[in-house]
Amino acid sequence: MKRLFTLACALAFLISVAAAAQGPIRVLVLTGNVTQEEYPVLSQFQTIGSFQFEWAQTADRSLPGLENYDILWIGQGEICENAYFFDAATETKIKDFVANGGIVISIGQDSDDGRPCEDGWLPVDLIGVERGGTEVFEVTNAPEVGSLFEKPNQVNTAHFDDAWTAPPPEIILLATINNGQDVGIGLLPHGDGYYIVTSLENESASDVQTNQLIIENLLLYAAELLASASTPVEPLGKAAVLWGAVKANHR
Ligand SMILES: [Ca+2]
Ligand SMILES: [Ca+2]
Ligand SMILES: [Ca+2]
Repeated sequence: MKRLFTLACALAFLISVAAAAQGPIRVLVLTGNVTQEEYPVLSQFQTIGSFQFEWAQTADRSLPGLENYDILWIGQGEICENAYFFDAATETKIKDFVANGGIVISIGQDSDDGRPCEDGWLPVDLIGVERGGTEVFEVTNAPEVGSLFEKPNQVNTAHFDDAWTAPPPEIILLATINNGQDVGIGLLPHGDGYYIVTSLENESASDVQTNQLIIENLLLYAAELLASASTPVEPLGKAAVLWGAVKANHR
């Protein structure tokens, strides 16, 4: 146990060194078409743990310059709000961004009865579904959960609404909602990067306020994924499991 702790500390140190060496994590936020509430809160997070964040926003769904960023945050309703907004070029651009090592974090998208939000921006099938709001979620036992709900904040509640459902096995469920029916937060490895698909709703200022803790945790989680991807874990042997599990198991 003590040895494992030492190894974990060494690994955490390596990750922080990697973080410092990499410079700030550049995040592009696709927002502004449906709600104006997310960016002011997101862009306040300049430092989380040992990571610095550099923020930019666009309302242009063709995502100009996406390749210059580490994380793409797809804001509330930017994929679907009474309609589907991505064209084939944007879909390809997003999939390529992740395959090349980027991380996409998607916030809630509108589905309605008879009009599920579409999934062409993902490399797998996923179904959007109309749901009512809920603040209750259940954390799964997947090792990839890591400290997502504990670091830097203990997160016991978050606001979800329209959801993603019927996830394929490629999506690692980190939290479920609606009695296990739907994806609360899921992790999808793709190429060298990851999608973090959520059913969180950030429509109103009070939604974003409610979700502020999980938003900060998602950013730290994504930063650690980026850092672990660029940290050599082999010399640490079994400790690699702590942060390398996702990579090792899902290549
Ligand atoms: Ca609608
Ligand atoms: Ca809806
Ligand atoms: Ca709804």
